[in-house]
Amino acid sequence: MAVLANQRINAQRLWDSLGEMAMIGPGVAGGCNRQTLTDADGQGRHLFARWCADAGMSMGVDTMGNMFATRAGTDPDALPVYMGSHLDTQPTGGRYDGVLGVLGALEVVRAMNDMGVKTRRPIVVTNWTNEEGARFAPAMLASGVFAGIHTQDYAYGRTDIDGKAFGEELARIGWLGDEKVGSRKMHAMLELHIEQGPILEATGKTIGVVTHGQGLWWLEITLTGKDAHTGSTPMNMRVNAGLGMARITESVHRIAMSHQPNAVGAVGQVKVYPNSRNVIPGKVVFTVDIRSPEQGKLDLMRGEVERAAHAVAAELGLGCAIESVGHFDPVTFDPDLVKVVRGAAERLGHAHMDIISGAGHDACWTNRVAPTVMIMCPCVGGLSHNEAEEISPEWAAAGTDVLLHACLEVAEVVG
Ligand code: HGY
Ligand code: MN
Ligand code: MN
Repeated sequence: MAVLANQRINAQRLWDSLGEMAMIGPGVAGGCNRQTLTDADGQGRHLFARWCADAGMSMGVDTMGNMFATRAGTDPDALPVYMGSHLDTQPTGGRYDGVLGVLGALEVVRAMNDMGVKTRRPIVVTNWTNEEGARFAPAMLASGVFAGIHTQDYAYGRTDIDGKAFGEELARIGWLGDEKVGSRKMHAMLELHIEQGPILEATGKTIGVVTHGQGLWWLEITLTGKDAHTGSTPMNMRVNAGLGMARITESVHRIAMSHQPNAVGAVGQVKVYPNSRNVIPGKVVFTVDIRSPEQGKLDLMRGEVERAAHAVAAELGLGCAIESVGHFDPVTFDPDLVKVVRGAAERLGHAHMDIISGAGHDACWTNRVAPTVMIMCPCVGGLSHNEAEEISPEWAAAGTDVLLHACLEVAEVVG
């Protein structure tokens, strides 16, 4: 292991791969729009598969489209070490959210090949389908099916804003695999990801050792009022679903602010019907996203949001239906793997700190079925889910070097 201590990944090769992948499903402002199960996602998958083949790995794909590229170990019966994240992006996503975790893991294998390193355990580089949940809610859908959180039937039936179903779209892009989802067993799962928040950059740290992940509720609220003319309908005769949504959105913000310092809340997706300039909305469907690392606070906020929504609806004479379309409790990652990551960061001389993930990740679900940990690198201004998302090549390399050395330790170098 001492000989390997000075080994590093090929930072330029990683950066070039990130740049090449970003060209598939480009956004309009320098980022990416490679939403899950679109043709662009299919193209990105083919590029990733080609790179994995070039690195001598064998590819397996399961019935949720999760991709697993294996680098053989000396002991084929040993449970593998998995590393990965997601290649799908938000509609106005960045180049690095998820992608760094997949291509960083690929770079780790490429570097191991260059070093001629053998490990006892096989190593599997993974691309999880539909981590974002932007097109098909909930987020982390395919890793959730893998971990037994959701049934495959539930996932296949999820529809996008145009009514297209997940299962049909997966088949359409040609990435419906034959492996039974969830049949694979993991020794460990390591996920490298950009922080998507401002803490690491603001404190001058290069590596986040992720000890926990905050929990989340996605509550889809449907308010029903009455379409009417915006000009000729007297104010006291209106049953305005749009007004209800506005008041509930304000309540979500107020509730999150009342639970500071570690609570967040917002409404990000809104569908207004009929969405005509001179028609009072008779129906709105919107999703509330609330999160906290504290279980009690998270559940308290859910209750407060639901009560506030029903109170606003009653006041305005609106129908109100609330459905949970996404949920996971706060996560504690594997303490032994946390120590491995922290030790790798220390040996590599990177300034590091323990951190709680603000965003959800596939690691939150794999943590249910195998020891799991995350590694984070900073992103500029903490900005993500925005085409202007940016990281430095140095940050990308530092995070991937920590992933390399954590993987070498967990996969057990042989000879
Ligand atoms: O929503 C999340 O936290 C993740 O980006 N899917
Ligand atoms: Mn992500
Ligand atoms: Mn994301």
